[in-house]
Amino acid sequence: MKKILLIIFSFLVAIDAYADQPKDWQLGFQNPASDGMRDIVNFHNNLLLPIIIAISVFVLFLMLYACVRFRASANPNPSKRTHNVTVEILWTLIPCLILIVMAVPSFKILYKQDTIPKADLTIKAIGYQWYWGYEYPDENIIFDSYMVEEKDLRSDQPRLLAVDNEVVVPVNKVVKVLITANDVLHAWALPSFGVKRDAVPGRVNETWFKAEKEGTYYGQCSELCGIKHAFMPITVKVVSEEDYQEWLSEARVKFAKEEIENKKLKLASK
Ligand SMILES: [Cu+2]
Repeated sequence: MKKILLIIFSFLVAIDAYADQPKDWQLGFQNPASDGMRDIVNFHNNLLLPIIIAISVFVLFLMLYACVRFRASANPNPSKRTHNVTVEILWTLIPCLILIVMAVPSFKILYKQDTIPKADLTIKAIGYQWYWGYEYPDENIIFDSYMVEEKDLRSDQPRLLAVDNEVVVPVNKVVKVLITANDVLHAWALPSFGVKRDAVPGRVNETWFKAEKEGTYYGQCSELCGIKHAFMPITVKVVSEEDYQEWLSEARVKFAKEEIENKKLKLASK
């Protein structure tokens, strides 16, 4: 028994550590890993869902009641009434009030997401047909990020979501993301961080997130961009500050931007 419990427990812990990616038979959102996503999930679960369920139940009740109460056998002489001012005012006002009740917290969340706090680091995501390119402008790092083909997947990599070069960011730091595209519209989306922004050629959009848990997070291009739209996933690895510094020192060499520019300069001067 203990063993079974242990297996179940370790399974649950493992899932938690792998936060986050879509799961089979999943209902609802992925686990939030940022304040912004927690707001969205709370708004949806604690306000929108109860209102939606209450409306559905109420309408269903009205329909059943009308079917039974006013059926032909029980109500042989139907009323000829066509207007009822009180009812008409009520069924206009109540939906308005419901919309206002939903709009206020909704706008609060939108504005909170819109104001970018002072960023600890900035990354730039560039959408290409069909992969993502990334830059760390302050570190002179540039690299491309391609999906790992199914035949090359490691056992810990999810199909259609894992990439060869992940974006690495430190935990509990404000990450500003500049988003643009090189050819057509794409969208950079990471459900666990509550982040989704269009990548538009010739224009830079920005967003931000602050990841609260270490782990690997998966997202996908969310703007229909062509034949391989489904095959340009986004992987962000959230690591401790030390691990991030270590990755940076390797990446500065491996993905150095200046090298490329220098080569070009040399070619140009020849
Ligand atoms: Cu795309």
